[in-house]
Amino acid sequence: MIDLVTLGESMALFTARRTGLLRHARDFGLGVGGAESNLAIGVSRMGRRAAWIGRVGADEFGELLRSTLAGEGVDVRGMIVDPEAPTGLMVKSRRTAELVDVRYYRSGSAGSRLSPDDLDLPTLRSARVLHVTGITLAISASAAETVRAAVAEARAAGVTVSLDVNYRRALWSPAEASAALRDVVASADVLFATEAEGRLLAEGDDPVCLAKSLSALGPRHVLVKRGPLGAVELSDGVVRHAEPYRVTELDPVGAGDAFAAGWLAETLEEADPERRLATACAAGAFAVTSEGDWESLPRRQDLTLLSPTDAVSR
Ligand code: KDG
Repeated sequence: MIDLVTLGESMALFTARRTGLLRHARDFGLGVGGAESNLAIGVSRMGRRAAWIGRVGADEFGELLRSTLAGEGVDVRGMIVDPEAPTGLMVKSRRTAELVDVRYYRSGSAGSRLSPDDLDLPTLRSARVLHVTGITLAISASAAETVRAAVAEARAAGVTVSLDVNYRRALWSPAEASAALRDVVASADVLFATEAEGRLLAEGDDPVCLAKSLSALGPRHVLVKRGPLGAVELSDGVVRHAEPYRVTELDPVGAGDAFAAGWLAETLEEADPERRLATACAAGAFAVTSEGDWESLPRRQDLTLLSPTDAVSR
């Protein structure tokens, strides 16, 4: 029985081993990345069954994706091998120790050819949560159509719909994102957004006002992620503030996916709202403490390694 279904594009990821301009990098690590597959890994590590639907090319990178996700316990029966297009690529480097740069080589990729026929409807209808992101809305018209079809199916079947805005500047403009996201937000039960992402959709000078304006668009649960300042949740009219964690950040990529995975895994466990939010924050904090888009996502026992600080008082 699958608890959570997600869909999107995952890519092979080359990470420069040396800080500085890419032209001087010389050595790269090879791995994979993709917001939705990162989330599926996070949910799986937290003890729940997650399935990922997406297309990969008939190439070694596609095989790398399959073995990585399967190795993390993610259900990949919905992975489609597309003989007509290659697996997309990402290149990650550091311009300085603090500045991470991600380049995409994904237009025309297998992942962007995702189409509504690729959806495994019986699995989707029997899951408890469908998780989608703005990235899939941005990569192609057919991928966007797939997100909309999945959301409509999930709603009709009473499956909770979760949406992470995940705005990626390299893929579209704020105006395009805001127009495309609006109706999906209206159909979502859960919305994850950073403050900047939230402001693509609604107004609000502070995180609580922003969460209220976002909630007025439809979602019952709104999570405003604030990085090192913690997070604000508005659920059923109740505002909650999450304790931040003081950690040393080695790689910020994947923190949002970890946060959403923590929150959704606790929802699947029917944890109380305080615990749900605390776990999300701890998972997001833990994810930045080592390198990799998904490698650093925590298992439950990892969360005991962190302790909340009172560095920020409220
Ligand atoms: O959230 C992390 C993802 O952004 C990363 O793993 C790759 O999906 C990705 C993207 O499009 O940026």
